[in-house]
Amino acid sequence: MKLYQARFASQHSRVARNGGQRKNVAQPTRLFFNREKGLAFAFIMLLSLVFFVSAANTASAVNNALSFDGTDDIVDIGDVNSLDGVSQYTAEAWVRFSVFTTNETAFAKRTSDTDRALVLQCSDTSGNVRIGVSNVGYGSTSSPLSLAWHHLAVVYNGGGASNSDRLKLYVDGGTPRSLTFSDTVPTTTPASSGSRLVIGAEYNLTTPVIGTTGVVVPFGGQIDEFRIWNVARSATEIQNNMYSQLTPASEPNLVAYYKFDEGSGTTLGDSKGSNHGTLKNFALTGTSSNWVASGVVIPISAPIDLNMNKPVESYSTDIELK
Ligand SMILES: [Ca+2]
Ligand SMILES: [Ca+2]
Ligand SMILES: [Ca+2]
Repeated sequence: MKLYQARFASQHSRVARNGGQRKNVAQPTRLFFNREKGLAFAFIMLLSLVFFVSAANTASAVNNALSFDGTDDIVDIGDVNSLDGVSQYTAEAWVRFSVFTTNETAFAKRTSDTDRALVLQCSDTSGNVRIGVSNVGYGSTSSPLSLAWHHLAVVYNGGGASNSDRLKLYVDGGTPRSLTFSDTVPTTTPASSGSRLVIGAEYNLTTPVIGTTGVVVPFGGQIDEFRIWNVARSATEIQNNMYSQLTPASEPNLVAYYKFDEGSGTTLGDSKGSNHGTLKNFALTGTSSNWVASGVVIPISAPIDLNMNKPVESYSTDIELK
């Protein structure tokens, strides 16, 4: 299912709440226009149909994200062993910072600096970020993010020859960002860690969060579509899947997959395995510190066509102007 940048997020939300069922609309099989009179009408019809097709195909869509308050909101996933003592992983998510605070952490697995398997956090207040393994393998950007949605992918391959081979950060696909490394990236992640994978903070205890205990450098903003893989994904794989929701059963190297589509409650479900997350310290009311309509992506499974006599799935471009 392809996902599109979502300026239709609010539309989708309204449709979803109203049931949003697909409708077959009985209309002439082709639309004819006088060119002088019809262009404006055609444009309006196209916009309407875009909405129609969007609505029809988001009936079953799952399109929420989580808003973190920047104070203490986290998702506590627990000890994901697939990140411990390994030489490869990929961690990716859609992330929208609402503020850049030094050390502010989108996600991490650690209890202390020495057992860190994974981190993605701000390295300054300007939008530069750093990623790292253990306490010596930090790589920092010198090209800042903006306060907008970005797809961020951390790719670790300890078998790489150089730091830049071992640890890569992709921002919105494309080529890896140039990183400045603090030291040598380890060949494996720390082996014996009981550390907890946390979304929305770097975490400094092995026990589950009670209140705000253990929450450090919390994240303010929104996150969606968080995925952990047990391999170093390629640039092409990242690019080809960043706008798509995945079918977990078809992805053997996918370890954990969080769609953030629950929309209520305190559980963030793992669509691949059993590493379900628990929301801690969220207000769960209002437009922040809560589930929100995702501003990232909108699933649309069908191409768009103006032949409205066909079922939505079979639409193809079919506009004729006279
Ligand atoms: Ca989502
Ligand atoms: Ca472990
Ligand atoms: Ca809170």
